[in-house]
Amino acid sequence: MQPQHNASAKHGLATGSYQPERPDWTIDQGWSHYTAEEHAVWKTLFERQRRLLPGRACDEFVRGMNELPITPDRIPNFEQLSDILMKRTGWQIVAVPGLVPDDVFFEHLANRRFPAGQFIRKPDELDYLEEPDVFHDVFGHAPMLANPVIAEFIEAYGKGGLRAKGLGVLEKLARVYWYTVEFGLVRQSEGLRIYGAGIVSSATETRFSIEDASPNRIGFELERVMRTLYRIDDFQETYFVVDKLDDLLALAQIDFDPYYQRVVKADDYQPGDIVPNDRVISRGTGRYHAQKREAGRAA
Ligand code: HBI
Ligand code: FE
Repeated sequence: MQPQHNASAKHGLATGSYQPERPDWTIDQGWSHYTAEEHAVWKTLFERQRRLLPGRACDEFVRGMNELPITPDRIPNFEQLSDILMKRTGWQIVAVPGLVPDDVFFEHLANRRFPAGQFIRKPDELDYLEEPDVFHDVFGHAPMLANPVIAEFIEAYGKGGLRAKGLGVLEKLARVYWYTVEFGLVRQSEGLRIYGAGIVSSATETRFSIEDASPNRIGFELERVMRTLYRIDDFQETYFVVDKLDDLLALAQIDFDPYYQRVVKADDYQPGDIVPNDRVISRGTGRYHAQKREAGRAA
């Protein structure tokens, strides 16, 4: 499972009565206050992913990881990380307590600041958490932020997010982020590879997304994705595949308005649907989610 990114999270700071100290919701990372146990959780997660990612994560992810001060032994220090990222792509990592309100989130992204959860999950919740923590945000997102294409794309998402919210079409845009930045796959010379942070920070979904026969894998198409509901509490039923990361650059530049206009009038697709004109790379058996639904009925 993966951290969900929906501001309606049960413990969502963004929705509760929590009053941020600063208007932009940032906090000090307080790096020296992490305990040995917290660093150990990071190490467990890091090493698990390090074994799984060769042959599954895309080349750009591996390159970003190698270029950044992200190591197994300790939770990264955001200032050190930002110094290097800033030189590569102009991005910084800033600490936040958890999910932040949409407009705060977008304002950071539009200015190339990535808000990262300051906390780390507990040893008994290695595979599931409700809000993005430092492992998801830093291990999952930072390496891709070292890539100029993703750097550009996420900034554009921040700018587009503010606008989409005003137009009342934020959920459509959020699906694009979800199926790319969080759960995207890319075709590379030796096969499908992961670039989505939600996958690359999850041991179980890393395998599921690439190897399992259950999910659909479909060529990315903007309007199709804008219409597609997604799951926040379990593996995806469908992964969308870009032919190359550079394809996202065009997406960062085009005007979404004509798409919004069409999509608001169209029906949504269910997460597992395959629809006419889909470029199907692999048609999933749907077995994983069917079994879950079955178990749900029996219970
Ligand atoms: N806050 N810290 C944090 N991280 C997110 O990924 C995030 C958020 N607030 C809102 C949000 N994501 C999404 O709901 C938007 O992308 C729509
Ligand atoms: Fe994320």
